[in-house]
Amino acid sequence: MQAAGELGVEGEGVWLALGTVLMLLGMVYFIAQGWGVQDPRQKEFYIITILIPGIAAASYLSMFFGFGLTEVPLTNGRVVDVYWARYADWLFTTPLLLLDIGLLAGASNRDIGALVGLDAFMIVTGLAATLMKVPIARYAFWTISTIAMLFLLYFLFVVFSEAASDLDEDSKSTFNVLRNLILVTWALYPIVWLVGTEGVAAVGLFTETLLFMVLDVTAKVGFGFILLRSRAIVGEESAPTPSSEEAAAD
Ligand code: RET
Repeated sequence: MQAAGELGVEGEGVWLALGTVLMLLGMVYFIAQGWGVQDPRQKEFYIITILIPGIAAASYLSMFFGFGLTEVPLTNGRVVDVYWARYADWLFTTPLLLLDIGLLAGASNRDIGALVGLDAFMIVTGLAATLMKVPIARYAFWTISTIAMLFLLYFLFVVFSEAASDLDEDSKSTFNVLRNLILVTWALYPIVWLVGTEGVAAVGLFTETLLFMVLDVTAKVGFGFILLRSRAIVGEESAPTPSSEEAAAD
């Protein structure tokens, strides 16, 4: 992918097709699971969690068809093939993921808003890093974006965990699993960017597309699967479990 060839999806198309199918399957599974749910709080989780792979499926399909692919000619002569459609996907889906986990934790609107703002900043500066022509500017924006991510993950770990400490045992354990899933998967994105074609190009577009696809499917479908199957969501309408002292108060 070093040379400025004709602009088109090549071998990596297989991962974009697989990504589209997995996101669609995730979305259909979540819709089937949420069919007929009446409880307004449960409905809210289902709607958010269905939207996440839905948006991603649209983004993956557009990338598969070569829409959202552009070439960035760098000042050092290298031409980088960039799938900018991912950033459009992430700009909408990462706040929705934070909203999901924020609502589960019972975090305040102010705290959720702060995290979403930081998240949007991270994605937009990441897009800037991706589109810059001067290599040093690319790494400068990558650093800014990564610092924003570290603040975001720290805030999630401290503030949301604090809010979640008041929850019942089921919700608390689901929160912990999802929080750890976010910590691990999200932290890998800047690394994939750096080793991939946008960064030092240690791996080609084929491998990079595979890695982002695996991360996206895990962070979206894996996340939704754990959230919507948990007793924290499913169990709450049926018998309130007297598993914690607070539950006895109901
Ligand atoms: C970029 C590049 C610049 C540095 C950083 C990045 C972080 C991206 C992240 C994306 C998360 C996406 C998810 C998608 C869907 O589930 C933009 C790659 C820090 C954290 C979770």
